[in-house]
Order: sequence, then structure tokens, then C-alpha cells
Amino acid sequence: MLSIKQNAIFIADAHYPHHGDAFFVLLEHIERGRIKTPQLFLLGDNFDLLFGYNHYIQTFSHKAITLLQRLSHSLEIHYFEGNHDFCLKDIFTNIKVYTREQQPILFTLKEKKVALAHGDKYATGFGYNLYCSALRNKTSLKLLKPLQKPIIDHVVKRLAQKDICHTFKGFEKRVECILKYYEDVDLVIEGHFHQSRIIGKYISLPSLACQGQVGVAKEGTIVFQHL
Ligand SMILES: [Mn+2]
Repeated sequence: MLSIKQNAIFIADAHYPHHGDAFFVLLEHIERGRIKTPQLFLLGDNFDLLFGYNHYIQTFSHKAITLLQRLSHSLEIHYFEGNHDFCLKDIFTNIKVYTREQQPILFTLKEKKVALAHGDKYATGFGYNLYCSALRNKTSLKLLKPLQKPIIDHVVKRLAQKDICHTFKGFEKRVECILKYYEDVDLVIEGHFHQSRIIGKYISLPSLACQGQVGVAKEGTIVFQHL
């Protein structure tokens, strides 16, 4: 099992570039050494729309993609694909990319056993699962290609206008359902919900787009910080 290192940074749900460029700015600070970290965890949806097998989509986030590629040669990076960013293996060849299917991934944090995932895997329902696997299929992505420009332009426009920061009412109930899948771990770290809350052993990371914060590993626990 891999271990989470002291001062590791957890970035989730930056939704770049439609909801600010905090993601790019933070990566730049890391590259220039103004922010020091031995290990970077990207918990998904850091790109508002990015998937492999499609070059047009990559043009929207080109700046951050190339910066991340560059960083990956000198920094250990783990990328947990989200529902907005997936099929990334071929784009980030030097980053450890985990698909939705492979998640959660187990790490250790000091003596604790920790599960990491984007957060959309459990307690979602059959329809969502079917939609996810169809969307991540290489063939269906290729079939969409002739239509890609108008469809993508439309999706991008819609995503940019979407209000993504909400308080999840009854979040405790959802967490309770999710935790049924995590009985044998000490800590669960997920993004996806943009809640920035810790409920028992469940850590719902802040969204970089909403709260402007990230998670940082400190002395065997995770704290939320503005960097
Ligand atoms: Mn998500």
C-alpha cells in the first residue's frame, strides 16, 4: 500500500477553466516552488470538461494540461478521475491515473488505512452507473467525433453557466449510505460534493472552485487550507 506523505495536497473539483483559474494558479505556485509538497492528489473534476480520445476538448484547458504534464516529471501525482474528467491515461502518461472502476484506492496515512475516490461511485443508482460506463467507452467517444464541435460547444456553454456551489441538505444521510461501502477503513477522502465537511471518518474535500481551499496532510490527519 502506498502512503500519503506529510504536506501532501488534495485538490478537488476546481472545475477549470469555467469556474475560475485557481487550479492553474496553484499548479504554477507548486512548479515555482512557492508552495512545497512531496505529493499531489487530484480528486477529480478539476477540469470542468476533459476526456481522452478528443483533441478539440483539450484545447479549452491546454494551459493547465501542459503544466500538469510538465509537473508530473518532478512530482508524484495521483489523479482520481471524476465525472467531468476521465479517460485521462493517454493525456497524462506520467501521472498515476485511476478510473472510476478502479476507485477507491487504499493508502496509509501514518497508521490509518485510508480510501480515496472521486466520490460518485457508491449510492448513485443503476442509471448513473450505466451512463458512466457508456460515456467512458472508447467506441462511443469515437462515434461522437463527427458531431463533436457543436455538441462540445453546447456542453461547454451549459457547464460554464452552471451554479456548482450548493449546501447539500441532509448530507449526513448520504454519507451514512456511502460509508456502508467503507467499513474496513479508518478514513475516507472524497471530492464530488463540494461540501468541505468532515463527518466522522468521512472527509468531503472542499471544492477549489467553491470554497477556494484544498486538503493538506498534517500529522496523520487532513486539514482544509487556503493556499
Ligand atoms: Mn464530480
